[in-house]
Amino acid sequence: MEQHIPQPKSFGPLGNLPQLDLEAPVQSLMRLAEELGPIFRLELPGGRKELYISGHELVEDACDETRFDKRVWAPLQKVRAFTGDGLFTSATTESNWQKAHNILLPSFSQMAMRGYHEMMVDIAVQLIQKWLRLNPDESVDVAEDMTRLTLDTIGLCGFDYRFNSFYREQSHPFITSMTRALDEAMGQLQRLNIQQKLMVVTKRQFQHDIQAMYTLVDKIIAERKAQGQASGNDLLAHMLNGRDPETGERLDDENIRFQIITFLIAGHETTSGLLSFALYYLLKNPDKLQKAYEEVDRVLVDAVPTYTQVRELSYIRMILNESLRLWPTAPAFALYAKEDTMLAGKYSMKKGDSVNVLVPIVHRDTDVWGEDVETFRPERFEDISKVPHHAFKPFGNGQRACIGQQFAMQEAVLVLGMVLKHFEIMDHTNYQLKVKESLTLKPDGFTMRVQSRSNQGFTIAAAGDSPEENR
Ligand code: HEM
Ligand code: LEH
Repeated sequence: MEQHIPQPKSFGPLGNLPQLDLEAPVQSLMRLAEELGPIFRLELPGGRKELYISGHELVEDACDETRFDKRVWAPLQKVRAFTGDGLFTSATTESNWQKAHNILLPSFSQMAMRGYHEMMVDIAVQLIQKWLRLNPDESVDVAEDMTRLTLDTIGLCGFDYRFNSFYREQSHPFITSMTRALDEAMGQLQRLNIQQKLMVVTKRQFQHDIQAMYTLVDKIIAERKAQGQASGNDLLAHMLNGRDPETGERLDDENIRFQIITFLIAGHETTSGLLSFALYYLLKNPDKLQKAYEEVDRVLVDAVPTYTQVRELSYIRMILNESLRLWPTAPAFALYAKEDTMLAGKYSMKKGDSVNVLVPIVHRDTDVWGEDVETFRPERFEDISKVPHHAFKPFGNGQRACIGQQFAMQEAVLVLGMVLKHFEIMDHTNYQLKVKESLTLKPDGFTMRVQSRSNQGFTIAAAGDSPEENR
């Protein structure tokens, strides 16, 4: 029997836009899901009709890759203006998706993480040193410093490029352009066509920002080529030299440009949000913070962590997973039916019909997670066999899941571990969580104080000086 799908009252060409907080669309969708249940429909400007799902049964079924595939839905189509057919914004059916996936997969394996370790430490040390030099009455803007860190890390590991964000008061010009372009891409989703046509200045700025991003990235590619294709062992080298094992083909320069912009967005936006949420939850849960201190004091016994020690920080990893459960920083993804099908045996879908998965609500489904879903409890991830994986999707699904998952987790564990090893963290404002939305989610206006845990004043050796046995 076909089931009814709820939809709130709609308002002519605006559709359901009046029910949404345009500054925080995802949180509006979360509230609607709480009111309307695990599946609901919305009408959006431009005649878009969208289905949103958030119950574990529906999501598990839609994640069946034999019947569903990733849809490059409206938000991603907008981002595609500057990431083109890069991995994140290409359809699985586009030839460059499979090609780039095949070429880049080895660079993101757990094995490959060992190779990035020194570079990740280099940037993490910059963060620690900045915080060690603060005066006691100064606070840190957590999301800002985490963004400096994640951007510099992907720049260095990916392209041997130093954004040097810790040496800048303002964002790097590339980031100014990228942030403005992302905000504009998301803004376009909420405008009627006629409004969009009238926004001449905004459109010109958007084109200017896209051009600015291309210019920087093309310079990085050209400089590397001038040094000789074979040089380096980073993502860029793998993109320039790698061949698709299936076809023997290489990536072309335009596609490499799109991949670099994709990695810069992905690397800088989501991992920094994750680290910020994790610090927020630790401040609000002193017993979990205590357990985390005990782990870092036991495992991180050298001046800087080794790769193996990072892998041993299992409670820190659980903290990060639990943060991703409550606030998955990439909060939604979309799937389309490859053929006519029934979703979870209840809702008929025609070939090409699609659903959007509201990840924060899936992660709060009491049927699988238990009644205490709002409680921050990293212990849920203690026994990996007890995690309801089909209802835990912070990195998306199947072959279109995040290629940077290991990279993000390796970096986040390293950094959270180092921060806790060096600092007592303090909630000096009694911060009340407010979540800011762009493409991703971050705590808004979150500051904290840090105090060195060592009375002698730690000095950390620069990354390059670390003794051989530290590797
Ligand atoms: C895809 C989340 C970090 C690169 C995705 C998707 C999600 C996601 C949910 C699937 C999107 C969809 O289905 O439309 C996250 C989260 C991160 C993170 C939560 C950090 C906590 C990273 C990093 C990189 C990266 C650090 C690169 C260095 C990508 C790429 C894709 C992707 C290239 C597209 C993969 C493909 O379809 O082939 N990510 N991501 N992500 N992510 Fe991430
Ligand atoms: O839901 C959103 N927009 C609505 C419209 C709105 C008016 C209700 C819609 O249906 O279009 C905005 C949600 C955007 C979520 C996109 C999440 C993708 C995050 C990816 C982050 C970057 N990344 C890339 C790779 N790894 C991480």
